[in-house]
Amino acid sequence: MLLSEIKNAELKSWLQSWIDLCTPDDVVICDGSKKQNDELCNQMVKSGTFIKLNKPENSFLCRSEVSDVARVEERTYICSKKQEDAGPTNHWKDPAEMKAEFNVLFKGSMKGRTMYVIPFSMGPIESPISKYGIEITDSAYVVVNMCIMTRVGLSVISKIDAGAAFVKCVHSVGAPLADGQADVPWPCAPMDKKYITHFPETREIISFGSGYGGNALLGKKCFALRIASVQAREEGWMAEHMLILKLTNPKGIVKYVAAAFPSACGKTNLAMMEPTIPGWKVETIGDDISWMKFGEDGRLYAINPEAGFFGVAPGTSMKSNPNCMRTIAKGNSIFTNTAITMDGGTWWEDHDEDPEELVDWIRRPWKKGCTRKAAHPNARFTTPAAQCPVIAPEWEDPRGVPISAFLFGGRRKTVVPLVNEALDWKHGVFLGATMASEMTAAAAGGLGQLRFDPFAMLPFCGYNMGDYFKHWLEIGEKAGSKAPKIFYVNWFRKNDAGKWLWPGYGENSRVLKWIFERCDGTASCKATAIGNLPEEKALDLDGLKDMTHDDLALLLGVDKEGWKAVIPQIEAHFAKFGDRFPAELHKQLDAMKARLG
Ligand code: OXD
Ligand code: MN
Repeated sequence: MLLSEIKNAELKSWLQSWIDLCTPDDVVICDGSKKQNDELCNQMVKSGTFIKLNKPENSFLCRSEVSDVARVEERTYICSKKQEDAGPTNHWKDPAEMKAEFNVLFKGSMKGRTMYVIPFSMGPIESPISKYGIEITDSAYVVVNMCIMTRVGLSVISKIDAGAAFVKCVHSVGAPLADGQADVPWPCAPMDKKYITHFPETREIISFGSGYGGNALLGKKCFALRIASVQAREEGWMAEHMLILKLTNPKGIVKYVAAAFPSACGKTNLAMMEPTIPGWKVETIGDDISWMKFGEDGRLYAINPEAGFFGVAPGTSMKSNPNCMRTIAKGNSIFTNTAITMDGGTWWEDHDEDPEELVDWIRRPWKKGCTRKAAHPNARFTTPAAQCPVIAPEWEDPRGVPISAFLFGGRRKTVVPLVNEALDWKHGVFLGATMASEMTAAAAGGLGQLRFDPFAMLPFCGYNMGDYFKHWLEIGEKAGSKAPKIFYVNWFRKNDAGKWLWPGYGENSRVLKWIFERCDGTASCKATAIGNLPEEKALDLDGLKDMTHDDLALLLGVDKEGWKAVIPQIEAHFAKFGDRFPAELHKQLDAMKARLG
């Protein structure tokens, strides 16, 4: 397709203004075809950006520049007109000042490069829950990743030509090439020039200087969470950092569950889990993001806006996530910052294979027993969701799937029980707003201090989180008796000797079973000061070895003193939101204090 064939005047003039500013050597409109994708992959193999792997098939390894390896939250900004609309948890810049700075940074930034125009849909193109975007980028790596992670195609341009709204996404690696200058495998700009910016009022994303993951694949965190959370609030729906799974009981009855855990807390593992309890089945709808709208029956229906998995490779194995390993084994994947084996395969820490020798992610020889990590800890695979052996057949249903339960969780070695059902929606919002993980000794703040990550949205909410909590309360009002039940889970509890109390992985199906049966009203619980906990007999522990009575008492008990000790931290966390914070959540905290006595 040629630029001149685009009919939508707004799209045309927006594209032209960026072409004029960035002065690329060439402009290519991406059509999402296999032919174009193969050409780009071959071109990157030739230029040294990609290595074609011998296995899995049709897969490539890419190694980034050593300083460009993760999302950069300290360079991520919400550029709302008013600073208070970004709120205390976001970095803010004035939109006019930011754009003025971009006029300098982007001037000629694509010289010597091709500008790719990627039309993409977040969600199935015909779904009423989906939204469209156009990403401009000068990175072929971004194009081929976007083709896995989103639905790329010219039909999106037809929709926009017919009047559909779109989010404007601009990305440059910020490394123009002078005449005759040779390129490097991973061009990017220095840290102080990197910017990941969001303009919620005008639905724009502008990202400069990084080629990695969420900084550059703008459909994911930037659009599907930061911009979409703003759209969702204005339009009365929800954009959440949640996996979506389908749970089927032995009688064939199905329920859908959406779960919010902070980054790197096992969302992908839970979404693809193999249950250990007989007759139960888990299938995947999504592993990272959920968009939910009210259906005509008043229930919340969810879609996965993405089309692929961009997962953390280290730690992924046949033990932790066999279905993910099987997905990757089908090929058609991109591995970023993993190690390469001597026979042209890929490897990372905890991988099932046990090679003697490798080349690590920074191209150094590596031998078994070497103390250095062979893969970067944030090494990633990008792989098509459709290849997952347990993808639910309805994962692309444009109507979405009706959600019965929300799960929240974090990593808590102490205090927080294995599973806790909220007393009602408002109490559930309190649980979401107080989601936290323990900081490690290495982090500023130190051991025992909590890092609050409300709803796992701390780095992803595109507006003032005080208003976000209010939005959750309003959704509950609207949903009434049709609202999903809310639960808080914690797979990470330890005893005083530092031993994990819960085996995790497929055994988490025992907790999912209790949740399923609570939604049906068939499982029993005990009401406590912190919520409804399973009675020992209500949790299916059949066949679970090594679970002592004492361990179970810790997992399913209320540590009153522990809860009392975290109250000052919750108060300080709530105080950050000032007068934007809903009074209802102060009431919830007071009620919990009173119940704890
Ligand atoms: C992710 C994240 O990459 O949450 O999904 O950081
Ligand atoms: Mn995530």
